[in-house]
Amino acid sequence: MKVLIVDDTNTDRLLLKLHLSKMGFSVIEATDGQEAINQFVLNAEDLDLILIDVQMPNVNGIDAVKAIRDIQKQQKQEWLPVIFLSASAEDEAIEEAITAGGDDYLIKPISQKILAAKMLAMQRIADMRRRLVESNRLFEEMASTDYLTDVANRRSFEVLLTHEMSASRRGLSCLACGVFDLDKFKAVNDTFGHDAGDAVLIAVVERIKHVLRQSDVIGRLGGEEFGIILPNMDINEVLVVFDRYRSAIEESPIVHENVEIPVTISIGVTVFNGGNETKEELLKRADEALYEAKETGRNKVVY
Ligand code: GH3
Ligand code: MG
Ligand code: MG
Ligand code: MG
Repeated sequence: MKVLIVDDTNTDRLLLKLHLSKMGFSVIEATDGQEAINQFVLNAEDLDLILIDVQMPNVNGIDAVKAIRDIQKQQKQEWLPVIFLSASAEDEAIEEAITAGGDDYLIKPISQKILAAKMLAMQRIADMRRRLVESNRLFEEMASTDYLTDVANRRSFEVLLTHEMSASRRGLSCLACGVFDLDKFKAVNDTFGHDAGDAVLIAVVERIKHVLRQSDVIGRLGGEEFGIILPNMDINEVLVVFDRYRSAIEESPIVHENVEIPVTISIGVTVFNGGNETKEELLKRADEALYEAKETGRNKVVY
């Protein structure tokens, strides 16, 4: 468990650090409210608990925690437990601290027994929080990834396309988009079986991924149809690049369980016009080019 200790009084902070280190916690420190906010931002990913003094110069503990809660809310982060530390045992002081976003309150001088007990409770919250963060991450990943081929699914492909279109509008760079579809894929399933068909889809994606650049995007639009986004393209290179993908598939058959399966793809390509053009219009144009590629013989790129 990683704990941030915030206290302007050196002896208080060092003593607390000593106790917590002995209990096996990893500790980072801050000496005022502003530093606490900075440390929180830097360590938000793996911080489990904040112990923060109320009375501090400049930004006090109450204001720092209010600011931290605001940041968490804006960034949709999971709740991070906070314990306030103060010499005041007044009802109003405790009420103010909890209202500001504290989960608990320790009165100075801090009893080692109470500290140990509260750390046990905080450990339970930290464990729960980590499980929540992890399952949210898994859920996000599952909701955006195609199960078979492990690339972006249609939903996240469209999100990425929207994002790249905005970037292209701002930077006025050329954005190319291609839609490809396996040729006569029904025959692959019929001849070699559905499992072999699945293996072909996986292998085709692997080959394309191998020739993509870091910033390029591939997504499964459905069935045996995939989309490719190429940001920052040289407009004169578009056809050459997409033809490289086409030929990477044609080049050699896909081998599944020692059986050679010849595969080709047809690609419809278009370039973002900029301005108010929508992603639907862009994809429709690529689809029309793909249709033409199919109509005019397959295993080709149409721009
Ligand atoms: P064309 O060259 O015109 O594209 O012909 P095609 O046979 O590829 O086109 P068609 O749309 O007739 O067939 C697509 C086939 O893709 C039918 C469907 O069973 C198969 N398919 C779609 N998704 C999957 C999948 O996830 N796994 C497997 N094995 N087959 C799939
Ligand atoms: Mg103080
Ligand atoms: Mg097909
Ligand atoms: Mg199809």
